[in-house]
Amino acid sequence: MEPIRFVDLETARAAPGMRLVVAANLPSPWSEAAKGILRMKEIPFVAVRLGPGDGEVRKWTRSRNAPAAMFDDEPARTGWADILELAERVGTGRSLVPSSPSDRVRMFGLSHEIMGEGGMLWSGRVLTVDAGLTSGGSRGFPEPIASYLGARYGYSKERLALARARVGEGWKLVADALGDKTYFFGDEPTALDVYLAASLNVFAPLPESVCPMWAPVRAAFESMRDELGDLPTAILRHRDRMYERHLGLPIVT
Ligand SMILES: N[C@@H](CCC(=O)N[C@@H](CS)C(=O)NCC(=O)O)C(=O)O
Repeated sequence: MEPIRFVDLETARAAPGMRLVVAANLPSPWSEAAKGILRMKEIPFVAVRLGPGDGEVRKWTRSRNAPAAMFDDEPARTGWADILELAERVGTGRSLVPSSPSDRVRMFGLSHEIMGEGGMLWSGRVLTVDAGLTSGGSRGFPEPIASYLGARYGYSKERLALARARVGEGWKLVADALGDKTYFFGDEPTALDVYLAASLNVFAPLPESVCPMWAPVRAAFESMRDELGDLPTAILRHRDRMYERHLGLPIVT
């Protein structure tokens, strides 16, 4: 698989076509899913890494976070579903959205359970923030990261019970929908397969040898493994299959 070309902001601004801003230093599921979708849709692109202090990149995308897909002079697409629709329109690879209307509705619904605001990843982040703020640093995000993410992504004590329920319900929904199938819908992967594989970067991180990440972030994810998911082996096998066949390894490629 061709490695992604990471460039600086000025090079990206000057480039035509697709440019993707992705999170630096951590295998953010939203950024990794966007990389996978652009690749599977065979869209040539360059990528820019976004760190906490990269104000100029944020001015360009007019977004506070990553990912942001910038196509020609169109407005930035920053939500997972908008990035998918853009990729479907401009890419040449086979469609990542089922053609059957009922499958399509199911795919977007399940994807929202994983990727959407209030979904499994958002809820997992709320719980990982709480663990960091209440455990004196032994679990969850280190306190400064927990405070930063908590303020940005809707942390409050009142949301903990709902967050816990959403993660638990989410695993049941995706495990039932996947069963022991190769992909969720038919013989080829859809965007939902990409989202599930990318979400495991948080819930069950790949080993450091293939997914090197900033140590405090790895420690945070690892410390939450038992609390956030006792993942069926079918889901872990599905992730391995997606990386073997369709996706580049997180962060580096
Ligand atoms: N906008 C995305 C969600 C993106 C998101 O949550 N990004 C986080 C991933 S950790 C991020 O970039 N955080 C770093 C920051 O807020 O500075 C979507 O709805 O698809």
